[in-house]
Amino acid sequence: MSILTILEFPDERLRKKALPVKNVDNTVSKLIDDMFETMYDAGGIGLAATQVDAHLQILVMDTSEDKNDPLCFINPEILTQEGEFEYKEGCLSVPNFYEKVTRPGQITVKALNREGIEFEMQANDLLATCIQHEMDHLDGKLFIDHLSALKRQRIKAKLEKIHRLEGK
Ligand code: QAP
Ligand code: CO
Repeated sequence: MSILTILEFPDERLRKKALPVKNVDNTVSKLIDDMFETMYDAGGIGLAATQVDAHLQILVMDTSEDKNDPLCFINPEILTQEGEFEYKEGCLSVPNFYEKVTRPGQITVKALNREGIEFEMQANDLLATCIQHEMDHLDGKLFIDHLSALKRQRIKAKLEKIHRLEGK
């Protein structure tokens, strides 16, 4: 397995739209393993393939306390959404910035698992937020797109300065 490089805002590659996975083959399986390793190594609870510059509809996440409940969603679709949940979100692609975002609080989602078998699940609160945050990545969207243009611009300027200082 390998740890992959996580793209950081304002990298334009985070704006690409991911394509559906046609076959859950060995290449996809290897990418999923590497995404889990990359997410756990970075201390994240969710990661979309877009963030590691792989533009396929794949998400990995683990919102459990003990980091022992890995979930993988391939070609995810939201079937129903209800209610509201507010959470101070962060993102491995927007390091060290956290802002409140309100999203639907109960969803049902359909996807393929890593064996390529279709499943449906209901999710609430943090898990529902994580699925929606990660699905936004597959559409080229970031949680900061839910904020005001002024807040987003401030975050962009700060991250650009950090990238300059780090020579990125
Ligand atoms: C997305 O976010 C998410 O800035 C996953 O220094 C966030 O894993 C879904 C992270 C909130 C639902 C609720 C961010 C780690 C991790 C950082 C993450 C950082 C270290 C973010
Ligand atoms: Co994110």
